[in-house]
Amino acid sequence: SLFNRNMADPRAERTFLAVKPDGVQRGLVGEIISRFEKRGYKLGSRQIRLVVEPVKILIFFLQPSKDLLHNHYAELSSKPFFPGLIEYMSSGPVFAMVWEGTDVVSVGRKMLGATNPRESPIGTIRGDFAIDVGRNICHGSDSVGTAEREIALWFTPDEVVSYGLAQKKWIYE
Ligand code: IDP
Repeated sequence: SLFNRNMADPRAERTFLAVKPDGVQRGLVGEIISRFEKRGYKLGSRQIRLVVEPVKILIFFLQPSKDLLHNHYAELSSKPFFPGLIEYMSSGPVFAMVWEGTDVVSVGRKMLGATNPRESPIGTIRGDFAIDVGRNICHGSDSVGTAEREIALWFTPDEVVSYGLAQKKWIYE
């Protein structure tokens, strides 16, 4: 395993989340990270592909290649919207993340909301910040198996960090 799981909790999971190019352009990276932080989930990824001088902030940006996106969305390759989806997702940098915690795959999907933002409840990320299905600002893995596949696709093992969350005992019983 790339990650030290909490073996005491069988529901401890990892998920792959990404702020899509429209979410990045619209300044929603902080908002989306903040919601997962405040919920109590743990950010488990770093990427040092770009270092902004002079402050040397380590950021998680990458401009995904079309190959990466074809692989990531392989299951949708026969859909009529697939070419547009690849154009959209490769139109700018994506903010890619790994988040860890109990049931984070299913809870994370609920926090993102429905694929179509107009059908997504108020209070969800898409329900609060997006309108069109082809501009729905964020991605989250749809199952534990998909999450592991996507993490391995978007990150190398050394880009996924392992550390203990100091506030863990205040979040989990
Ligand atoms: P998900 O992102 O909520 O898991 P998927 O069905 O896996 O939804 O679709 C992947 C992405 O493809 C969606 O997030 C959305 O950006 C895009 N997409 C899905 N359905 C449509 C559509 O009907 N028109 C345009 N884009 C779509």
